[in-house]
Amino acid sequence: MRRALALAAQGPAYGPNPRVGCVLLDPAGQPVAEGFHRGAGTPHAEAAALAAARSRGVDPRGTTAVVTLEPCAHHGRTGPCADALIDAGVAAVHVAVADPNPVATGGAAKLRAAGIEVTTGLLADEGEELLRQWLHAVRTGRPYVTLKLATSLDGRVAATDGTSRWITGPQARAHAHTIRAQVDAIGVGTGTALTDDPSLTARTIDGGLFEHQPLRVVVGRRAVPDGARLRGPGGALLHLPEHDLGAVLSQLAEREVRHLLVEGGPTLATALLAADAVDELHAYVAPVLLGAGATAVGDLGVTTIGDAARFTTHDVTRLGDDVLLVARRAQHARPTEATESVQPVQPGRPSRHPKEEI
Ligand code: AOF
Ligand code: ZN
Repeated sequence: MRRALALAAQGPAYGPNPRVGCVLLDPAGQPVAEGFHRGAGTPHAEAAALAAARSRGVDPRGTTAVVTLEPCAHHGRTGPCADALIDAGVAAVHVAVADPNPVATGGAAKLRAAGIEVTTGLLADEGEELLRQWLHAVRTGRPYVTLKLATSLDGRVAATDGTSRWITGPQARAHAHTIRAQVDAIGVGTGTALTDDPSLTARTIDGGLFEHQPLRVVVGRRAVPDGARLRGPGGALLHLPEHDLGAVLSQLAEREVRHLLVEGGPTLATALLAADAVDELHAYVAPVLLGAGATAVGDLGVTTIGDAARFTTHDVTRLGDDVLLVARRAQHARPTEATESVQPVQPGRPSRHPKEEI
């Protein structure tokens, strides 16, 4: 399963489909073929592993398939993997994570009904970690929201005269671009779109464009000017003249956006935090003190420490002179296989301002 997870991680982090890996073992437990999913419309990991076996002259009959996600049972962009495994005569299937996708689920039951031994939950935590954005989106019907903040040590994003270039250094900025290249969409509010005229493209260190460019989303009622950089080369532009964050997130989910990176400004960041809609924080913090000037986050309605918006540190990385803190909101209970459902998981912390306006 560790090998299957490593294979899965070779697939694209963005896109509507999950990253999945599959290893086929012979009856002696030796790997004979492997495969992973390369993105929507391409073969699923199981189909790729079966094809790899056959192309090497290996008959998959009697092998054990080790797959990071429960094999699908549906005819989607490709055929059902459960049927492909049954037809190939695979003897056993070991799965890390059950598939919560209502369209595709049911593969484990189908395999068992065909007399194949199926176990699930093998290295489930690692499987959940790899698929966290996709699983969150499929389980809740909302994209996984990562909020990026780039601030001084005292949480500011600009000096009082409005100057803001550059609080964080080149390594932090380059890192932020690699994250842009891994998400489905980047969001900003109209304030940032009008003030900063950002391009919101994912750029390499030499300024070129990464092959994958996320959808560029502008939230708010003011128009994006004709000459804006947002209309230049890069991902498609989607303007949502909308103040209801729930509606914004569901419209993005309908477009199969699984992972949304929000880059500002303070108004949108504050609204998302106040609505408890931020799943992960990427805080790039520079050892710079401004003492005055705009802060990254405004009033969250918190008047007492017990109500603070608290996150759990996942990772800390030094980037030149700056530090990147990756923190996540408290994990919600994970549905068990038996109770797996597509009902939205209720947030653990009740939203303070459910109808928060931007
Ligand atoms: C993948 N790759 O390796 C596996 C998937 O639209 P389709 O037909 O490609 O089906 C996508 C669904 O199939 C996906 O949401 C997931 O539930 C299931 N399994 N998908 O893209 C894979 N094993
Ligand atoms: Zn499949």
